[in-house]
Amino acid sequence: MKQNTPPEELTSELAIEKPQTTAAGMTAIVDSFAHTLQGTGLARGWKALVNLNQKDGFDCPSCAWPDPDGQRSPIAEYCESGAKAVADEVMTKHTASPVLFQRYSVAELTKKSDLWLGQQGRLTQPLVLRPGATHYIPIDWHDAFGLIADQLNALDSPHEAIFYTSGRTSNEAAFVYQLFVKMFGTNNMPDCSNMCHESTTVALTDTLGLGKASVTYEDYEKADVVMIMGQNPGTTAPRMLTPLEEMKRNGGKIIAVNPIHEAGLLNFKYPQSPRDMLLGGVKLADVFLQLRINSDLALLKAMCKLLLAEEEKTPGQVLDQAFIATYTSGYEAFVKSLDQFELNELAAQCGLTVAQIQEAVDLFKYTPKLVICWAMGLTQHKNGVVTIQELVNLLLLKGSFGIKGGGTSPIRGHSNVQGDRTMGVWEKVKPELREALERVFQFSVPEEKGYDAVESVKAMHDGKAKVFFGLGGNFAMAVSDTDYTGEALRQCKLTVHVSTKLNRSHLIHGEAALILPCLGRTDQDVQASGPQFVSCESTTGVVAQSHGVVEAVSAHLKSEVAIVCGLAQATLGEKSTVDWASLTENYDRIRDLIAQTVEGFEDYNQKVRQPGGFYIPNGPRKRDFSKTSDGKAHFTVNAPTHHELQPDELLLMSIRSHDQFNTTVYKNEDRYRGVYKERRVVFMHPDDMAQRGLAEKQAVDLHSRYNGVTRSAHRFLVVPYDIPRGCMAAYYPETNVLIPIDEMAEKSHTPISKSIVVRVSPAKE
Ligand SMILES: Nc1nc2c(c(=O)[nH]1)N[C@H]1C(S)=C(S)[C@@H](COP(=O)(O)OP(=O)(O)OC[C@H]3O[C@@H](n4cnc5c(=O)[nH]c(N)nc54)[C@H](O)[C@@H]3O)O[C@H]1N2
Ligand SMILES: Nc1nc2c(c(=O)[nH]1)N[C@H]1C(S)=C(S)[C@@H](COP(=O)(O)OP(=O)(O)OC[C@H]3O[C@@H](n4cnc5c(=O)[nH]c(N)nc54)[C@H](O)[C@@H]3O)O[C@H]1N2
Ligand SMILES: [Mo]
Repeated sequence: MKQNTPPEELTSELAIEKPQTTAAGMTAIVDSFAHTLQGTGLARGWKALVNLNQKDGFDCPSCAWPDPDGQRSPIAEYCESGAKAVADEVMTKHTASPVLFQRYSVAELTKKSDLWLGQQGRLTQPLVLRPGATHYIPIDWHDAFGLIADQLNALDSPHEAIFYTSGRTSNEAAFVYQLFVKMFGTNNMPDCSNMCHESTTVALTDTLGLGKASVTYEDYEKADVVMIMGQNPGTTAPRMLTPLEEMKRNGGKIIAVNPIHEAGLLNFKYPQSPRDMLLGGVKLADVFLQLRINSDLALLKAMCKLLLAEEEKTPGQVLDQAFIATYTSGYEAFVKSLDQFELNELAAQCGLTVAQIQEAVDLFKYTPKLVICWAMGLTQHKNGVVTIQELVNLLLLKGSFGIKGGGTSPIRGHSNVQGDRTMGVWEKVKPELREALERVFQFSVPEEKGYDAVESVKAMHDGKAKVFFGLGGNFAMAVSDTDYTGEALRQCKLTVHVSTKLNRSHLIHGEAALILPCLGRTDQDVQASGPQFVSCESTTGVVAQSHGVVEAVSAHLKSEVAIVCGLAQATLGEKSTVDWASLTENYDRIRDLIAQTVEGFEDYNQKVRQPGGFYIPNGPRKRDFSKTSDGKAHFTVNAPTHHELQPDELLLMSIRSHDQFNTTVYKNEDRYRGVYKERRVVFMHPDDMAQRGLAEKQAVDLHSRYNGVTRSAHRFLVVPYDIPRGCMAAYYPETNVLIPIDEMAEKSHTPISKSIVVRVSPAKE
């Protein structure tokens, strides 16, 4: 029995239908209501739904898509994915109480699927797994904090501890967390961002001086062209389709760049609009570039070349020469470097024709109102950073910054992943934050760079780190190289997870382990001074309040703030200058500290109380690039990489189904892609199947081979699909076992989750 990976069992019920071509619509509404109300008491589910993303409600835990700046839907600003995430959190039917852990040993729980683990419902009490024990048993909070503090204080160096964060953590909790960890003496703060948009942060910080989107919500509606690259909005940010629909009705155009025809890129019916339900909604993509996996850099380069050719034909009409001259550096070198590349070759690398790329370029050649959106399809490759730099080159040629309807739009994943970084959750420390923390709290912030996610795994594996603490998330399943990561976690003296729900990381434990159950985004949070709210930052940099609305499932739950402050008090004791207990009593006190230390958060308590929140400062949005090395926006010279595959090799992208949130599986289904009742599937081109003699629904094993080591994931059923030849797709996290821990993006260290070289063989029984 494998200890570190999910069971490789099939349901034997796979049904395949034609993939859908329209996102949302009536099915989405019915599905989301059914899903929400199934698990919840009717009243709890309804209460949660109507408060979702309202100005006095709570921030949706599903994704980081911003709320409209102005009017919001009077009933609910939510989508199917949001409704499912809420249902997953508020459901009361089942609870993962101590009875569950009495009934099942850790070894028995390990044999259950991730779907089953999640279905056990909310955790209700702190639990401990003592060294050598077979079962988790209850422990009280005081003893739990004491146990962790003793282990932390017994380490030879604070750098032997790792403090992970997943992106649902609020600004308030993130701030106290990073303060505690820095006071404890380390910068070992990996976060889910390391596996997600880190390539974006690195690329945008170097070229524009800020690692965030330059657009506002309004820019999507005002754009003439939106290009959506490597993102599946119908599933992962469905509310994004609302402004896109508006933009299309205003005459705007959409270019979709994706190896597969995702439903949410093709057509959209706004589920809350009677007009759409009657008239059938709106066609989204005007040009669909179905390129090969990881050929986006070649595509962007071809687009830049075509733009330069257009500028020659109609000088002054295509490029914004005034913008380029005033605000950028590196233009000449960039233009010269394009000569090395042949248009035909670039197009061939993508599996496209020059004419197809020209068709896309024709849409934006005469307008700067171009927004480029992207997500994991660009970031999770070895060349993730340079691909994003190339996208910046394109926007710089057009001068698409500081104008209405143009700019960079990375679509962040977790609902507060961006805010956590703003609050200082990072393995590095910004000089401004260091200076402010040292001034206000009178201590020395550690100098040494900490471990990111991949480095953390290696440090644990090598015995250099011995305590793992996770504030949310499911680290063991989220990070690459599942077996290696499992071995790493098992070497620890102590593993601790602050969680809402049971997950596999609780089962892949150190010598001792703790599960600390916390309040979720939907839960009311009442402290000594009364009900509290927290705040979150959306992908466009709006910081707004979030109030939980439903009563917690158990009186034993603590807020993330209370847990971090309790642990800080127990660990640092008299050594710390901070009154942690008073911060838990009233979160306004935390926001006052944030206001004193984090740039852009002056008068935080007052600004966050404005309905709809506030935008934090953003240089690129105002054509202010003063934070780059020379104060200008940078053109960069980037070379496309080509995957030299052997005849039996294919490139695999690991993607999300429509019924999962990251490592949480809601159902074994992927409605938009026509897959039902099974997740262990692999999407293949029919010719690639024929070449290997594979039949529909045949069970296959996947093997990757890097540096002489073969890794295998077993039992996936083949689904014939419209995907470029040589490319394949399967779901994450089941495929993480195939990704070596060292295979990651240059500069950002993001695992190569979207370009894994694999071979396929018929499954061994
Ligand atoms: N319902 C739901 N919502 C979510 C999440 C969830 O799991 N479920 N997760 C949240 C998180 S943390 C994140 S980061 C986001 C992720 O949001 P996405 O990035 O949209 O999610 P993925 O499923 O990883 O999809 C990547 C898309 O990129 C495409 N792609 C893969 N490789 C390439 C490539 O080389 N080039 C191009 N052009 N396209 C490529 C895939 O076909 C797919 O459409 O969603 C957030 N929202
Ligand atoms: N192969 C492959 N690997 C990937 C990816 C991929 O596309 N392909 N995507 C990567 C990406 S983009 C990301 S962001 C990571 C995700 O990595 P993580 O953020 O670590 O994983 P999640 O699945 O989002 O974490 C789910 C767990 O978080 C806990 N949780 C939920 N809500 C809360 C809360 O409010 N507070 C607390 N304390 N806990 C909570 C629950 O216990 C739940 O089980 O995975 C990465 N890994
Ligand atoms: Mo993410």
